[in-house]
Amino acid sequence: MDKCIFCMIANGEIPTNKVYEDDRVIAFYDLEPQAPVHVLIVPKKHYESILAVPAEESCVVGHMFQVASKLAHELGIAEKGFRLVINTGKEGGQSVPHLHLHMTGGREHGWPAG
Ligand code: DGP
Repeated sequence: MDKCIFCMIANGEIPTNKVYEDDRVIAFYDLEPQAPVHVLIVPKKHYESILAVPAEESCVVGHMFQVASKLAHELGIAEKGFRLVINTGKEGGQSVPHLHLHMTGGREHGWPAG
């Protein structure tokens, strides 16, 4: 998709602070971190949100969570705990219309989320 910021990051048009990449996903530090560790796990294929992922492609979502788990260990937040969030749509607080999984850690998280 043209002009999608996360597509541009995924295909290398825009440099980013990458922590992981494979053929299906890229993970990089959030530009506006909400916690000491704040990583975005992003599918390379453009899906506007979780709602746009067809059932036959849903394994990519599981892969995003698997990558988050691996990174939680590598980034040192697995033991104390962390949060995984997929904001979806306007009321869900989604600002970038390309599916992404937030992983935040390194501080206490309240509940309910804001
Ligand atoms: P959301 O509000 O759930 O759509 O989250 C989008 C996040 O993406 C937000 O926390 C800020 C981050 N973000 C937006 N543009 C960029 C960018 O160009 N680079 C990086 N690293 N993060 C970005």
